[in-house]
Amino acid sequence: MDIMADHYVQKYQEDGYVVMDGLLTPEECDQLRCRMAEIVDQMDVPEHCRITFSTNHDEQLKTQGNADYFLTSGDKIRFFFEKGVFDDKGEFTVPREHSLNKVGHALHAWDPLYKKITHSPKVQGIAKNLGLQSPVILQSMYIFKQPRIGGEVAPHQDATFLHTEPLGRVMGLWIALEDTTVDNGCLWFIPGTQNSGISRRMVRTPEGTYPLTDFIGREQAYDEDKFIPTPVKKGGVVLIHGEVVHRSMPNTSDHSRHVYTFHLMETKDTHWSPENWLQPTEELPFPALYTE
Ligand SMILES: O=C(O)CCC(=O)C(=O)O
Repeated sequence: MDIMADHYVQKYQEDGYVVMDGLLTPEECDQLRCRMAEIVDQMDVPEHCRITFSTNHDEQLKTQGNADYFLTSGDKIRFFFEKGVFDDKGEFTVPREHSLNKVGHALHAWDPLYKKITHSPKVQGIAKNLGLQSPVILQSMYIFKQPRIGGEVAPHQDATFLHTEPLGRVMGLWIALEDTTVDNGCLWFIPGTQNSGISRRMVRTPEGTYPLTDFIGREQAYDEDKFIPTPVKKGGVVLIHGEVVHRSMPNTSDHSRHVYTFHLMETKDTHWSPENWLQPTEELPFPALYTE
């Protein structure tokens, strides 16, 4: 199934991202949202795992327990929370369905509905149009961007966290499950930055050392004026090149901004860094996209 006309391929290659409407129907979006509501309803998160998700490294990996919960989440469905949603006894201060920042990182493997959408003919068609020969799915996330409290995601390149040699082998698909707008925290991009390499890499530190991860290099200071807001209609998808600089702002509206996102990697002639936080495991080797 083909939703990707040639001009989208060209735009993706030029800018490092492209928006395409209508990857999912409104009904498919609602089904994914309902399924997530069930997952959240059943979530049972031990107190020591009630961690805040932040793109600020020091904050995110504040304790060894937090760092471990994150670093071992690649082959599981785990829960990451917004700031200030627990009291000092670890009890929720907001309704639990409004507490989450994201769920990750293996919805694509363990939940049948997410798996079906991830491997759908439309998604496979996009990868084929971009010439991917043997793509695998690295990770998946459901991002909530809660009304009023959904925080910013700082400017970054995905290859900082998902590093390959050569670069240019990773792409994110970011699917809007409801309309994303400037007010509710849509993505912003600096077009063309996918061609300038990466400024920092997150690496695992040697076994037995703490902290468990560190950065090589620093995020650059980007010119605020160069970021372009990128609203997307419900069911639309943004393709995100692994090196393009992007961010999202806090949700200042009364509406949520739910998205389902996952990352693909072309495996042909690609070396996946063993220093990446995310590693294939015995339970979950990175699954091939062109199956199911
Ligand atoms: O959904 C967001 O707010 C940010 C997502 C993002 O930047 C990413 O997945 O790389």
